[in-house]
Amino acid sequence: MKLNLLLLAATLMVACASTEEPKKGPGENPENQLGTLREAYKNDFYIGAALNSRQISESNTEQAALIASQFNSVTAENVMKSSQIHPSEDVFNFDIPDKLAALAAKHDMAFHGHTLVWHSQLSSFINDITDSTKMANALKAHIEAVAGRYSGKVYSWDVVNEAVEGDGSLRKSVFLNTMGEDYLSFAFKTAADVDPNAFLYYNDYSMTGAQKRAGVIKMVKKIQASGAKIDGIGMQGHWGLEYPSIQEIETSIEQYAALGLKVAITELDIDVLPNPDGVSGADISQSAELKAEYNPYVDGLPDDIAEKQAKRYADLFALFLKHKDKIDRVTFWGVNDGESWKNNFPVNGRTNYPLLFDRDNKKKKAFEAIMALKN
Ligand code: 9MR
Repeated sequence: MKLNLLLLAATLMVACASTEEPKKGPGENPENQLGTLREAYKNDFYIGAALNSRQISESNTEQAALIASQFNSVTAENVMKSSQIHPSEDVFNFDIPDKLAALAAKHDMAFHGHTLVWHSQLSSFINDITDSTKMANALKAHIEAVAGRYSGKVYSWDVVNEAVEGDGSLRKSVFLNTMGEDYLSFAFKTAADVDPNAFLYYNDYSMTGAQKRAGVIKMVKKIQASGAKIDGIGMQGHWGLEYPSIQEIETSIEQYAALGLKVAITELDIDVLPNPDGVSGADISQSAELKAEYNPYVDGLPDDIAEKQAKRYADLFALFLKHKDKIDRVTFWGVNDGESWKNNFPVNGRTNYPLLFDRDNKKKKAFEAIMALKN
């Protein structure tokens, strides 16, 4: 009897709830009155975000709902880097990456893998290799294990990350030092063998500088000439309010696309803080001392700077839309300002505001400006 009453009460509650609150599509939810990025840009390019471990675990339900509604591509900010996913020869940490694969599938998102071959955050057992054959075997084993596990789940991979210096020369990484430049085509060929359907990217920062661009183009042509499959160029967008110019970005998109490749704007964030000693890009070996003059907005982002940032984002997205035939994906390097790596680079412990959502996950003027381009 008691049970019947409980069931009746439960049924009535569900019925009331459903009459009071008709099912809403994402666009009708008051929280989404402006619409969502993934919906607004669905015919243009993927809109992605890099997620940290907490976000991958969906522990903050409100933020998890925001991520699911706004983005249709995800990247692991850190957990798929060599030193984290494969810290020693026989040890793999697949738990959180597996969760990300499941999250991407659940929310119908393109899962982008970051990254297979990178000199930084590299496991020490690979970093210590001094012999060419051993390095080739280690790279092959790593790519087979990691790309193999996510084959069919990953949409695209950053196969090689940050292999070119600002002057266009190849970075003297442990890979170059052991295998010579063949390591590049070897990595792409191995990735294509392991996951023939994945879209394969070269990804780097400061990709708009003329010398670096020329070096990247030369390197890609050699990879192509070797017969290896390379599908795209990722231009990390660790940019500022004033740099690089729209013209430099446009020329770069055009020149990379002229290689017959798609372009992705990866790792997008717009730094609003003063730039110590002209640091740009994302070379994490650079750092500067924390001084008050470098950290002017500890109490909040002033309106005029928020507007400047919104205009900058609007200018960038207008350019991306102009070149949408060449652009596959635009990925933000994080979700909200509070969790961005830019609070600690190139100066540790600052209060930066580089993304579209504030420290409470609320939409900023920059979000509105990007959405306004589609309304
Ligand atoms: O955002 C990432 C930060 O949390 C890490 O501490 C750092 C070192 O692994 O890497 C950051 O992400 C980098 C990305 O993987 C490659 N391009 C530059 C990014 C910013 O440093």
